[in-house]
Amino acid sequence: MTIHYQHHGSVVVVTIDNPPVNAMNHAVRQELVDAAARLDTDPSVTAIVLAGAGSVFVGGADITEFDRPVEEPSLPAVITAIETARKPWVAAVQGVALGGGLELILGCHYRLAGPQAHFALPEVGLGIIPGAGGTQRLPRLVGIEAAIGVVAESQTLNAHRAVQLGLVERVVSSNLLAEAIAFAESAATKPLPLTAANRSLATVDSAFWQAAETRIGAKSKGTAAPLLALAALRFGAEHGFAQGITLERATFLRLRATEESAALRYLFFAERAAPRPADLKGIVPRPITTTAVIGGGTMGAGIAAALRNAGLPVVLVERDAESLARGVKTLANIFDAATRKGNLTPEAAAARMAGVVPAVGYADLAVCDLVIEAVFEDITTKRAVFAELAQVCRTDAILATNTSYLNPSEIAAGLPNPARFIGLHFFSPAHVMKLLEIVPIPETAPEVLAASFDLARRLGKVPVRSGICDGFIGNRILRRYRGEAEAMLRGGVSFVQIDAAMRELGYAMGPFEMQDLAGLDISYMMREAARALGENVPETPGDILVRAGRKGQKTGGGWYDYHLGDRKPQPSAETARLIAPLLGPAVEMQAVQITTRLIAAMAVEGQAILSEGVARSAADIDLVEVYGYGFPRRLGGPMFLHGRPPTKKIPKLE
Ligand code: 3H9
Repeated sequence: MTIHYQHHGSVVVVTIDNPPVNAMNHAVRQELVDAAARLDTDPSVTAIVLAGAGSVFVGGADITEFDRPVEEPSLPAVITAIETARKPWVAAVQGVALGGGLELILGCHYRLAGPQAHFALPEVGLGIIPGAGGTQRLPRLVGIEAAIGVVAESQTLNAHRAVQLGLVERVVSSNLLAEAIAFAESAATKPLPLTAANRSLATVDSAFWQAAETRIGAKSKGTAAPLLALAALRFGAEHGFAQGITLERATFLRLRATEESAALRYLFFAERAAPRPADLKGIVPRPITTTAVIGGGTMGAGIAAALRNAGLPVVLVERDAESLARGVKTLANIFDAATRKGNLTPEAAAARMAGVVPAVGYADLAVCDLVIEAVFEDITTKRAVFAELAQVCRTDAILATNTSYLNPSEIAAGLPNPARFIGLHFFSPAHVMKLLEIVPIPETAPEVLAASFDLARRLGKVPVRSGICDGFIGNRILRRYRGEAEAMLRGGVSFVQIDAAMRELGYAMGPFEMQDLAGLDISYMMREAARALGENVPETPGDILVRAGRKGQKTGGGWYDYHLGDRKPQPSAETARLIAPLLGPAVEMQAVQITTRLIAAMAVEGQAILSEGVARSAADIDLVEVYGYGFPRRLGGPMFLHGRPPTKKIPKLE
């Protein structure tokens, strides 16, 4: 049974009890429809209280059912059964009411909320729009403007805001259920109120809709759902509830069947699985309450900011006073920027800085539970750091390297207690980017690995475990991606066209623009180092550009030219002339051919990574691409896309 009944005199409390989040699956819907019919005709019952068991009221429709056809009774049928009941239904919302959970209470006659209650319609994040009246009933309760924020812009309402807007009758600070029962008893003595469906809606002019469309269109990153959610709202406002709800349902069902929604649902479950690897179940993470970062460069300061944002005290270590002052300034700049953007109050920014202990040398590290090394990417330098850390840190302190290419096992070689050693690969800027690659060495203790996953959760990062290989998961795929782009370029496809195709797909920039941003010189130096060791590394167009002084944006030119103070890439006649000798005759390629080929290359590398056991799952690889490398969310990831039937691989924007 997913529904419980409790009789309190003539009031029945109907509790949805479907752990973990009371999702409205088929069984819940069936039992609620039956309950609505039965309670309506039961003469001993005068009113109903609808509650959710546990800390979540209802987390929405059961998303796992979305891969199958809708099974009746549908959620709209449940809500209609409640809304048209002859006895009052009072929702008692103690926790979050999301998606179908919010739509369910919009069908009730009254709503009370506990102080922890929150209300949202996260459907557009799943590539769909609300499908059970959210776009039609909500505006009739809270007004069009507030409804647009919730329906199309993913805004959440807390309990007090919900009262202000008229969604909820009142907030009950203690004993919600008892209050709701008393409320229901009293409601039973009065005529039923006008239901949300029957309320009128103040009209707004077309300029208002136009402005909302422009704002939401600009934010929707090529996904179809936000604008379609707005369109459903508008249609219902202009044509009335009955027509509005028909359009809403049709749009919901259409979107539910799209590849875009399948991709976003896939990521939803991948994101939830990532922080909880099955092999760490039951392992108690080694506690982390004090931390240190070695190196105050861009990466070290970013990591320190991420730790401070999570409330962890940080010792920031540099080798001399001058470098330390620079590191502290970089860190302060991060919090200043957050303050300027309004994301942090000046007091909070000061408190973040107050939790930083700047230090020259390692004397202050004896107290730390976790030390993260973020120094220059050079094995000798890193090994020297860890040799010193091994002298001063506690034997149970976790020692982590933020290397992106070096082998963590080689960095840790010869260290005492290698069980406490691990790779934690942050992405720059580390206080912003959500990906954290966690790279254990064979000796890493399970509780150190568990502590790293726990740290990721506290930092609000998406953790992905990677085995050891050149570049780990992300940079290894990046190399393959760039290699394929370069192969196309050599084959005669214009790099400007390649960049444009990837941007059109949803990347913020194409592979050549990305190199200009990051600088062409680092990979040039790596190729030169390999050549110096006698490896056969053929000359690349990038080598020619670097030798000509074109290292990217920082030198005013790389693949593209850049005007002073402007990051907009401009076509470069000089680049064309320089690289011409390495290119084949010009070839025209359609954007879809370019993107298909590049994504296929990533997926082939991903498959190799998977079969070598470097990644635990295809979904982990996709999380790396989406959270670390800007792969468009709406496409799920290269592994997701590559596994789809050919006709479905690159969905068109609607
Ligand atoms: C919708 O409602 C459409 C409507 O318009 C109806 C149209 C007809 N379904 O996040 P957690 C699982 S669309 C199935 O770690 P928390 C989740 O996978 C829906 N499963 O917990 C995980 O499973 P596992 C709109 C779900 O406490 C477990 O529950 N609703 C669903 O950190 C715990 O999840 C949403 O988009 C679901 N709806 O956070 C809300 N939700 O243990 C999505 C969760 O096997 N949910 N699971 O890994 C959330 O935002 C969070 O889960 C919530 C709890 C805040 C509820």
